[in-house]
Amino acid sequence: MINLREALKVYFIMGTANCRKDPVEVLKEAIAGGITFFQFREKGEGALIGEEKYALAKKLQSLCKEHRIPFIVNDDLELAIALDADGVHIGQEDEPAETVRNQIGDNKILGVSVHTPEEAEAALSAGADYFGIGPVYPTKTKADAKPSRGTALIEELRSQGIAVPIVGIGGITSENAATVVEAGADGVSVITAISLADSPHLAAKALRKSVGE
Ligand code: 3NM
Repeated sequence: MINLREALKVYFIMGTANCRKDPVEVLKEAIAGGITFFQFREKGEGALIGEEKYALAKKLQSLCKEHRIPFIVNDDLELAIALDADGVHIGQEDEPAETVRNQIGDNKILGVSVHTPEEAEAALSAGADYFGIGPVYPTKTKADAKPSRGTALIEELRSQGIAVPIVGIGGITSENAATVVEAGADGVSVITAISLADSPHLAAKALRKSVGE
């Protein structure tokens, strides 16, 4: 079993809609730069569906496997099971965490996006392995993102003694990543800071450095 806390340091999330070039190329570069975790999130305008979605997921998964990077699927439980992915990430609007946990079993990673202490508590009892907390900073990447709240919830959960691995999300770059970790997160998850960077390789490397690697 992997050390989740360590693995979550630089968590790259991406799908076709987040890339200007071939997502396979973007992931290759991000891996070369040192990402530690990956989530396939095929959402938004022009998102692939059906066989095309499956084929891209398979390619990205095999890249991750080659480099021993956990491969997580956003929301799509069926796809995660078909691919035997390392885990699933869900938001509050998706299937309930308990249902997902029951379907993927205890050996897979379950990540849940939480925005309040109540959601955090519910996710924990449903068997979440880690939380995504955001948006820490304003983001344009998720159309229905809530207002940004900085690191307040991360600090609150830590002050309550909640030790579950946490990643911050939303508007995070190599310039502000250290603040998120200092607030108590184990790592940062980013989309555009890597996917739209001129060099995803250098962007990943800078993030890795800023979270203390
Ligand atoms: N979830 P970027 S914010 C996918 O607050 C996602 O739960 C969020 O993209 C949340 O790194 C977000 O480009 C978008 O800001 C993150």
